Amino acid sequence: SRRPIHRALVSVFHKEGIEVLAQAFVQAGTEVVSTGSTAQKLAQLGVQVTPVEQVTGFPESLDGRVKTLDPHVHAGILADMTNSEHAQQLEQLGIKPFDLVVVNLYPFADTVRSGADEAATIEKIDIGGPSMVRGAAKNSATVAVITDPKDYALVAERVTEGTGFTLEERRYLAAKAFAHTAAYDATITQWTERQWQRPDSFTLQAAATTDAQEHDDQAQSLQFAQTYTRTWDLAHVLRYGENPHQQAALYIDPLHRQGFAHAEQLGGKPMSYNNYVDADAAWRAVWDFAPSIAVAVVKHNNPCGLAVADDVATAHKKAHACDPVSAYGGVIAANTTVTLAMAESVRPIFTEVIVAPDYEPEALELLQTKKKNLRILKVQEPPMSSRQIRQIDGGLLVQDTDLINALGDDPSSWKLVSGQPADEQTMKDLQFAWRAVRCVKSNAILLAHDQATVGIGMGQVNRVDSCNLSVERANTLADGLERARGAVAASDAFFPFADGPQILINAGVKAIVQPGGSIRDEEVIEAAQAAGITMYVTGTRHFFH
Ligand code: 93A
Repeated sequence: SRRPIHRALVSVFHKEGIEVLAQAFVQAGTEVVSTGSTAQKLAQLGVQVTPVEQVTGFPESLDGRVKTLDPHVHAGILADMTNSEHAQQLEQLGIKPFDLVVVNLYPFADTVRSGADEAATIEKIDIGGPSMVRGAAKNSATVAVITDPKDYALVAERVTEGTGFTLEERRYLAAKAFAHTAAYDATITQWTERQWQRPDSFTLQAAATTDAQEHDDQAQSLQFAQTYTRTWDLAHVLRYGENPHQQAALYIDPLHRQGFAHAEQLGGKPMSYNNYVDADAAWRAVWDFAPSIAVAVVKHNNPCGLAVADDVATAHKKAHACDPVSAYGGVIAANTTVTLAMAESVRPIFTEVIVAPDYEPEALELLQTKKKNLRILKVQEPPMSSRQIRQIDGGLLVQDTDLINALGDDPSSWKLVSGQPADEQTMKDLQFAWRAVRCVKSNAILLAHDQATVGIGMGQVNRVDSCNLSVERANTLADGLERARGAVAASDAFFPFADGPQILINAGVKAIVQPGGSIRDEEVIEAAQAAGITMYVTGTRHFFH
């Protein structure tokens, strides 16, 4: 099944590594057909090249858009030489078959990343290259296709030896080539979807829609196509995954090198899988409070402290004070420049990662020199993913990212269902608690005082346990201070029974904000009224699983 390589077609954008191929072609006396600058380069390296124009009888034209798109080329690629009729036809047409196709596509993603304008970007959509690659891959029965410069050395060996590739090898190369062109096209799709919006003429008119159409329209607006065809570049292999026996890697957006995954690391050990998960959660949490200055301390994807203050050092102190026990080995995020004062208060605390938009030079120096293991991340832009993807067995779940932008997130829409309207300070704390509870894993009960969390109950399978946990944390982690008393509480979803709020009431919580909507709302509200505490319902919930 081996097919010696007598005739090759070479068209590569990046010429790196081509020397080894050229040398092999010279040595084996391979006939080489090539395009413009590839032909020039090969000729310089001593290869006897036939310019592709000589094969097509047609000049390279339209700014290079038409070089190899010609039946003289494609018949030579697509003729299955194990099929005698193909061989015969080719001979009648006076066309010689290719045994090898080597292509390196126009660098589309690099061009987008370089900030090139639309016209220049479009020019870097390779058409002839993928056509040759796909043709050769389809015809793996007789042609070997190379798209990865890492494979040049192996090709060179097979050319010089005069053996060529086996069918099995050609099929492997074909599969690799199809994956390559698929990813290439997906990257183009990703760009067009950001660049060109769906025109109104393609939007279904609401009045005329059937249920099915509406559903279809919704699916389109979620841009499932983008989700499914999205390509990612391997950034680096991680030491391991969630546990040491799990392999793991970080993949990044090929077109836009922005966002948390592209964080600049200014110090410390390499980021681990868990570091990425936790720091991303912390990063998202603090931006829920912008433009206020906020700091979050996160462990295992849950906050163990969150606070807002007029300066970042105070915000950190308040966040840390919520649960100093759990903060050990945590991740810290700030949504503003880390000051020397904050760096000094972080210094004595064992911390895995710190992430912020920037660092004062003295703050950075202190962290770099005094905390050698601390991973210091700089991310300049706020989180921007508007969509979340989660894998399930055999499929993917896609949803909009939960932001504090729902109708019921605006306190002016909250409904007072018990007690006196909150005074200004209490209202500020209720708003803070409502924002903060968004990033706590369900079931979430969050106690806050003075723009800081003081007790967080998270990740329980019933709301009563979360209530108990929040109170226990508030009252045991602060040297005998009963921090639940006089605090406000937020619940990420409605209370199904009055038992949960009763725990909060008994602990002395003065006001509660919750979505409402339980069939036992009345009982819940009655409990609040009986205790004379303030309760608001938002009509919006913030589950986070
Ligand atoms: O503009 S194209 O889509 N039209 C073509 O017919 C064509 N043929 C090869 N681009 C085309 N190519 C690409 O040109 C190859 O994929 C390769 O990236 C590049 C090599 O051109 P040169 O040898 O002139 O540098």
